Amino acid sequence: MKELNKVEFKKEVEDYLKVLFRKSINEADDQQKFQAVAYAVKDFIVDQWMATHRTYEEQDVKTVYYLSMEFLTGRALGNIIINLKGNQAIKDAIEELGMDLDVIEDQEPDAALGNGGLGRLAACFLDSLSTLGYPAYGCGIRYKYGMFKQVIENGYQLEKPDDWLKYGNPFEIKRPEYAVEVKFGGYVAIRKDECGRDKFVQENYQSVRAIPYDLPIVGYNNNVVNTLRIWDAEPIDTFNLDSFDKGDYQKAVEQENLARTICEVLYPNDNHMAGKELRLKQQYFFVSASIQRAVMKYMEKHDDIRKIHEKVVFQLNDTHPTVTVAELMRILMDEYNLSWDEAWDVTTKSCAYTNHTIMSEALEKWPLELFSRLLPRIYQIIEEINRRFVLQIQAAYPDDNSKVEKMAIIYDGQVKMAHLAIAAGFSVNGVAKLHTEILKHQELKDFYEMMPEKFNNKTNGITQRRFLLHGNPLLAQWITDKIGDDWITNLKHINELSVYADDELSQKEFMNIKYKNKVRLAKYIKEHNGIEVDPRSIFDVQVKRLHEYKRQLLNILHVMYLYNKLKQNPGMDFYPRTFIFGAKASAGYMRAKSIIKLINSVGDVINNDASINGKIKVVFIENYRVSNAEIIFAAADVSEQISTASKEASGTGNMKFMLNGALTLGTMDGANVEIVDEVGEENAFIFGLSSDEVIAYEHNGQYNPRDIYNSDADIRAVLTQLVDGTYSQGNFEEFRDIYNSLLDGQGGRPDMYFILKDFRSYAEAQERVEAAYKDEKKWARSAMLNTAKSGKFSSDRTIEEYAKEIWHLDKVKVEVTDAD
Ligand code: GPV
Repeated sequence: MKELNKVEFKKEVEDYLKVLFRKSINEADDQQKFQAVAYAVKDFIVDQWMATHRTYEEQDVKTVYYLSMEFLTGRALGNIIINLKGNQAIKDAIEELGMDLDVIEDQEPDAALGNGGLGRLAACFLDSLSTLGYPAYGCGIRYKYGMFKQVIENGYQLEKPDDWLKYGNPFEIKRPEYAVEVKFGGYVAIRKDECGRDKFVQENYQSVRAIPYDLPIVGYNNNVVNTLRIWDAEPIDTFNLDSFDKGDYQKAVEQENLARTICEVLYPNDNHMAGKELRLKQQYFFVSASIQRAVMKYMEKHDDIRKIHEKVVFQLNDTHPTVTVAELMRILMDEYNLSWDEAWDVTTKSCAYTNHTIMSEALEKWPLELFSRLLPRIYQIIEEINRRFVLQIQAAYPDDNSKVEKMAIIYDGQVKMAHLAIAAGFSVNGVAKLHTEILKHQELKDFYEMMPEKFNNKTNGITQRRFLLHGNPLLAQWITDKIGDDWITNLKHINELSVYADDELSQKEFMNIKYKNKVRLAKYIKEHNGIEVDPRSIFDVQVKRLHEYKRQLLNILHVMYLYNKLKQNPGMDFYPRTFIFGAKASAGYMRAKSIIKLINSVGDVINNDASINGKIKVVFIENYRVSNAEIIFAAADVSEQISTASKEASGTGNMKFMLNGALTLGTMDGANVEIVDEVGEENAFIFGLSSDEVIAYEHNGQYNPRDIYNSDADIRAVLTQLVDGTYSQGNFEEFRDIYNSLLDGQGGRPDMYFILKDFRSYAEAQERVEAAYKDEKKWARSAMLNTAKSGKFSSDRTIEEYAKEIWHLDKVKVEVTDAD
């Protein structure tokens, strides 16, 4: 691999400042310096990027297309630099130019093209694909506005647009030569082609031009650079004189509007389907563009479209890109003249589906009226897929009519996208062992019984390069000093740290690094929140999207309970604790927004109560995102993973905390189960109902939170404080909805997420946390073992499993030659 040369690099930065901004180093501002550094880095990786694609073509490799509505990549610069192993050279070069790499990195806006776990998983997967040398494209949308910026005003969340492209994106390359047309609406007509055959053609449609932008995904120290291709929409032909001549002015304007709106903004819903027409347009837009290009690219080097599945596989990241199935069928039949059976054979060998949730409100179901109006030809194809699938169901279960009702793709006036993905995909996977078991035996039981061979598990993972090497440089260096640097590309090696767990000096070093990271976070909190926190207190952290099932409410109710105890008994033995929250709520999710307000209000009261001597602090970190997450994980002692068992498909934050030496306080849900398997129950704090218990209560309706309210005075006191103005300056209504959700549950069951049911068990687990933290050596040992036992949770392991068991890809070695 070519070495990054300090002298050359400095020259490049200075040249770019001139070319881009007509400025010298002394005149440029920090944003301009960032841009110049980014271009200089891009210059360096372009050779590898070209060499990678030359190698793919020469070796005619099989490629995975990872189709996702979300890629939450965060900042690119720092990550690219560490993957190039250019940290030292670039740091030195930048310092010699009188700049500071941290300040430069801080200028880059996060690429927040995702909501949370699902989008971040896609980003980790791309990092692993490149590092392992697997040929891959990420395919997505170039949203003009990504995930909104959260501003907290008066304790309330406000949403501000995320204008991440304001200064341009130095890493992207626009590829207009690969533009394709995507058609919406109109109707399907049957016309004769040149050979006199009947053809289905979409007529009177509106269309847009899809333009790809490519972003480099740099592998770790291996010359591999894969591509994240995100699509933008432009009007097809602004000066279409034809249509003006025909007086079709109206249509020209409509087409322009369509192009303007499609890629405007990311829908900020996590685990929730809003059912908006524009969202379906976004889905078809990027899927159609990606599949058209993939087919064209294949046909440039091959002549038999019937064998495309030998070179191409499409992975559907949840059901959002499921129209892939019908779009591929359309292209194969309408454009390449394959018969239905031939097209179906190819399609079902090239599409695979990942499920990320069992939450019913997240399941995508589109009204027939909307779907058929927007995508008439695609709808026709889905109708035929459904007709044949229903026959198959009836053949398998001749005596059971309920099967069709439960499994049909089109039913109740809706298109059910998960059913389509399962019927057409050759693989259906869940994202953690428990989740996959629940899919097989509860949510997708009927499908599993009919097609067990399709179902498999791929436990999620995270990239240690961003979340340890980049986010926690002190710990990364310490680990490398102890065991060498193999862990960077093979996290299994991190287990070699286990032998140091009982070594007192190592324990001190480990906890000293944790302390320094807590000081770093304390400084961030002071700067951003104006709150003073003590880095010697326990940093107890819950950062993730705000959702009732994730139970931030349980956490804050417990803080209120602790505060009551401390007030009643000021002399009690109490280890100082800093409760740190970070969470965005979907803009329209009112209850989630009120929980944010509650956290901030509780914080206001407690943080300003001098009588408790700062023993409890509550901090809500504004605008939680990938870039500040890196700082937060590094500084955590306790990782709150407290979802209602069965609801969190996997979780991935849990893994990032573990890697950084935090102890999990959690339910037996999602990947927490596997974390405990690896680290041992004695090194975690497990509480609460099991998933089986939750599911049983959901079926039998035997849970009544009123019983708990009536019998437990502490809980009753806390709930009463939601409606007596304690935390709302006398306003009894501020938190009434939260109170009602726990006890009345209008429009649902009361306490649907078993917060009161799990409260005592949670409080007791929290007592164990405190006791454990007081035993410094024992805690240090547990913390180190969490890091040491995190090897399984690398996304490298996950991607190896996808590549071997689903995609059947071969690894590639890339050599940069003079020709590149
Ligand atoms: I569906 N997930 C998400 O972030 N957004 C969604 O819309 C859907 C799922 C998450 C799950 O909630 C997590 O448990 C999981 O770890 C993550 O997807 C990645 O699989």
